[in-house]
Amino acid sequence: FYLNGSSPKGPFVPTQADYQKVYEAVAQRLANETDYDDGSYGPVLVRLAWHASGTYDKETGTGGSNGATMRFAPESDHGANAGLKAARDFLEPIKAQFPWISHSDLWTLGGACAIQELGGPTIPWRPGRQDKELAACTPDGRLPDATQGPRHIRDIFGRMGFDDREMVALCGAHALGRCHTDRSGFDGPWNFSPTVFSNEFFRLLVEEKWSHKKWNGPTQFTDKTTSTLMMLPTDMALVKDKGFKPHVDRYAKDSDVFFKEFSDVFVKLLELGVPFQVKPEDRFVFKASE
Ligand code: HIF
Repeated sequence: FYLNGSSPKGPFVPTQADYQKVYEAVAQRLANETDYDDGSYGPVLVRLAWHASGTYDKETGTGGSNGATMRFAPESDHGANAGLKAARDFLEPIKAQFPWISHSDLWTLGGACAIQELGGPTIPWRPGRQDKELAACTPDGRLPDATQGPRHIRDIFGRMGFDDREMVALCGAHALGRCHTDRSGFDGPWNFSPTVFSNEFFRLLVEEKWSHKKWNGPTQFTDKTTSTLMMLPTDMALVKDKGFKPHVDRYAKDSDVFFKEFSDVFVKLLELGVPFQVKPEDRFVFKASE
C-alpha cells in the first residue's frame, strides 16, 4: 500500500489535494505578477481556457479542451488566438512545477482559478484531459468573429451544444479584460473594473447609451457617458435580439442568478468533448484564496 496511489515504480496518481496545490500555485502567481495589462493575467487566462474549449464540434466530437492543440501552429496562429501566448507562457512555470498535469487540464484549471480569484463564482472542475499531437489541431474558423450578429453567435455556440440562455450567460465573462489593437484590432475594456468578475457587462449593456466609435479601426461601440468603454458588435447583438434580450435583463438585475447560471455554463464549456473518469458529482471545488 502506498500513499496517493504512487509506488516506487508505478505512475504518480494525483489526488484532489494535488490539484488544489496547482490551483494555489496559479493563484499565487496571479497575485505576484501584477505588472501586466490592468494588473492581472486573470482575464487572459479565462480567454485561453475558453479558446482551448470553444473549438468543440458536437457533430464530429473534434476540438474542445481535450488536447491543448493550441500549443502548435497553425492553431496558435489562428487570428482568434492572437495574444494568447501571454497566457500560455504565464502557465509554463506551473507546468514545470507540476509536470504530471497535462497542458489541457492546466489551461482549463487556470481559467477556473482566474474566475474564482477575480471574485467570480466557484467553477467546479475535474481532471482527465490528455494532450494531443499536432495532427489534432482544429481548422481555423471555429471561434467567433466579433464583427458578426446573432445568427453567427447561434451558429458558433450552437455547434458546441449551447442554447440561447447559455450563450448570454457565457457572454458575461466580458466583464473581464479588454480588447487590444495589436491582438484583435478592437480597443478598450467593457467596464471600469476589468479585473473583477461581476454582472457589470449586462448592467452597462442595458443602462448605458452606446454609439458607434469614430475611429479608423473595426466597428465597435462606445459609451455616451465617458467614451472610454467598449462593446463589440457581437455584444450589442445580445440586446438587439429577442431571444437573447430577456436573459441580458435578468442578469443585469440579479447578480446571484448570473453567477449561478454562469458557473454552470462555464463548467460545461470547459468539459466539452472530454472523456472523464471522474463523475460530475465528484467535481473538485477549489478553495479560493482569502
Ligand atoms: Fe471574448 N473576446 N469573445 N469571450 N474574451 C475578447 C477578449 C476576451 C469574443 C471576442 C473577443 C467570449 C466570447 C466571445 C474573454 C472571454 C470570453 C476579445 C479581445 C475579442 C475580440 C481580444 C484582444 O484584443 O485581446 C466573441 C466574438 C465572443 C462570442 C460572442 C466568452 C463569453 C464572453 C465565451 C468568454 O468567456 C475575455 C476574458 C477576454 C479578455 C482577454 C484579455 O486579454 O483581457
